[in-house]
Amino acid sequence: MATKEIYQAIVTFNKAKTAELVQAEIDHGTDISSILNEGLIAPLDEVGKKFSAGEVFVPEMIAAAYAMKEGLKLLRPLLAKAGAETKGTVIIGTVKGDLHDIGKNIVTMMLEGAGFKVIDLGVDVEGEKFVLMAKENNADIVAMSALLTTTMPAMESTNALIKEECHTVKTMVGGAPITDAFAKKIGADGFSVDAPGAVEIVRKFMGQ
Ligand code: B1M
Repeated sequence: MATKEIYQAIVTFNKAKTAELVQAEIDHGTDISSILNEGLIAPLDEVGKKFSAGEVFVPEMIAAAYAMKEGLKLLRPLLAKAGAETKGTVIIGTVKGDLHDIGKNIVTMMLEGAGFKVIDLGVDVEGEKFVLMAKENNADIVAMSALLTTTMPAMESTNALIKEECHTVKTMVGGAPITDAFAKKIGADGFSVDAPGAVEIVRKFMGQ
């Protein structure tokens, strides 16, 4: 019920209210994944649909994302609290040309929460940077996110570069326009539609 109020706070771009309501739900003991999925992720889907329909514009998308991030900040320590033991190293980033980072940040938090060491390269990441960081950190997995259909080719070329340069590294991909068929087509080792699925794939890659 109260996650609906968080939803409302985000679609009305109210950062302070979002933080207040998320904290109240945490204090109340509400399941963290309900707060995340129903309270924080669902409203951004609505804003995205309105953007597609020409009912809202980029400033509104930014304002909704900022409100959502206020809530996410409060959930971060709870999602990451189990992360003391390192079970493998993951390099993660949003591919070249793409500035969307909210989904990638959730994947990062959940992987950290599952005990993996995660090195987050941020957004608009060149293929060469993924390769360099994977080599420098002796990474087990490189995880790439893309939210734009126009940046899917960058994901494909980055995956090819990693496969060429880092023979033992597994790759995985995700983000709204990415499908299992696309992942297979570009030769990525794994794909997930969401953050919990990404954790399952990383666990599988690490034999856990
Ligand atoms: Co952008 N944007 N945006 N945007 N934006 C979308 C993606 C869009 C679908 C909106 C729409 O038209 N309906 C559309 C893309 C259309 C397309 O490509 N076909 C779009 C567009 C067009 C644009 C611009 C081009 C707009 C413009 O300037 N004209 C521009 C591009 C900028 C750029 O990147 N170069 C742009 C800009 C922005 C903002 C900066 C305003 C802002 C981003 C803020 C930020 O990220 N810091 C923004 C936002 C907020 C959105 C929407 C509304 C929300 C995205 C989001 O954060 N969703 C989005 C519409 C939508 O998706 N509903 C839209 C919530 C997030 C939790 O979900 O990222 O999908 P998501 O992550 C999920 C899964 O996908 C998965 O797990 C996550 C959680 O479960 N996942 C992975 C993600 N990465 C993964 C990696 C994995 C595994 C799973 O393994 C490695």
